Amino acid sequence: MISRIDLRGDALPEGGALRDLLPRAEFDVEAALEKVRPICEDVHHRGTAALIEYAEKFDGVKLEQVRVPAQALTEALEQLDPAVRAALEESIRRARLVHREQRRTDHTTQVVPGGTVTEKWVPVERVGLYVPGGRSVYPSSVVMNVVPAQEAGVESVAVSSPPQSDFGGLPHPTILAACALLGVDEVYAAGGAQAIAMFAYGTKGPDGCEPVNLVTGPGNIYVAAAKRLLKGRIGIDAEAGPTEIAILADSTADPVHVAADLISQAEHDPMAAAVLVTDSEELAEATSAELRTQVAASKHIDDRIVPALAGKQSAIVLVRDLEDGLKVVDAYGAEHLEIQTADAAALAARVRNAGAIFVGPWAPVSLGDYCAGSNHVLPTGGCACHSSGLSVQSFLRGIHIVDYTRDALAEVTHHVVTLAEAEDLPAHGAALKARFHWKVPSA
Ligand code: HSO
Ligand code: ZN
Repeated sequence: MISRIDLRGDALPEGGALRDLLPRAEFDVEAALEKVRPICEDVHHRGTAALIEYAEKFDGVKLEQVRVPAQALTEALEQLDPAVRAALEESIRRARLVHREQRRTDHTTQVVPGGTVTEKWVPVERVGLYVPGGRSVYPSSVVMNVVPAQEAGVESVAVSSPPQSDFGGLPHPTILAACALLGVDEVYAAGGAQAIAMFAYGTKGPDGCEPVNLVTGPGNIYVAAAKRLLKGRIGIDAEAGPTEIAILADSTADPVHVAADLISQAEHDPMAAAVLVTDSEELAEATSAELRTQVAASKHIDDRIVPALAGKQSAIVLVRDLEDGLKVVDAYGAEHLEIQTADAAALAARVRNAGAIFVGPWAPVSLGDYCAGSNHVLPTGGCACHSSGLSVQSFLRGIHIVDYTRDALAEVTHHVVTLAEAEDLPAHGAALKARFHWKVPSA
């Protein structure tokens, strides 16, 4: 069911050549851009009326209003299964512990006597969080987006999630309950690209949405395309692609755990990627056998797990040794990387590219998805080589505050003038000279 890539022959190629040998899902956001452009423009010009039309067209729901009434949030929380509520509360508690520590303190550097630069960390004023509906109704993603925003000090958080025909046109009740639990009371029943446009442009009217500064949250290819289209007007976290798990394992790993963990992420999406990198032929064999047994006993077999595991984005990669294994997982840059080897912590410390690393047999990705305290919004598609997952930092901007005295400015003026002249920008130098009654040179 899962293909094999054997890299045990010649020496491993480096960089891009190695990356080309590794499996990866195609997620062509560019192709979706032209589909979402008219939708976004329509929402820009017609606001709520356009959102109501798209709800009917895409979600099969006739909406009277897009804003979710406060009472629906309260009721959703009241009706939430107590066990789910307790689990969400624990997830929130742990996430808060970790994210609170990510807060940054302002720092002032004295560059010269009388000359300082302070880096001041200021939260984004207003954030829109998109929460998918349909196949992936994840209240855990509400937690993972809202907690860092709140810990960063964001004052205004709005959530949007597609209206569901099964729930009278409201977003899914567990999403509403998670919002209520987190104290988010501004929720909209809008999905897809149109929700991102609503956040970016705002909508008017009694149940209108004020424009936001930053949009975060996962979504399908159309959501990713709308984020790409509107980036600049709004900030975005990332264009989330299909979920990925890579496992670097040796002969000490338990194939039952390895197979279960691969399936756990394959369960998300037919395009999800599950990659095992191992130096052990025995583990590769045993994992393949385990996959057959465990997949047969799983829930989402034909629509997600089998296509994900059998797709070209998933594979068992055989390497000569763990040193090569390390090179492979670094080249891959997985969203989630598990290390299941004899000395997992030491190996984990040497990984350069991964969204999050799960060390040893007792830290499966599913723990991180819900209750490790870590964030589960992580870079996909190899973006882990340049980006991090969602954190408090994602919601802050560092503003430099420059404060110089007359003497400190005078002391450096000749350098500024020299550099300005070297760049043929004499007015830059003149701005300093003017302060000291220097003669402005004629052009
Ligand atoms: N593994 C997903 C997040 C998730 N898992 C939500 C369960 N619910 C992407 O990191
Ligand atoms: Zn997951």
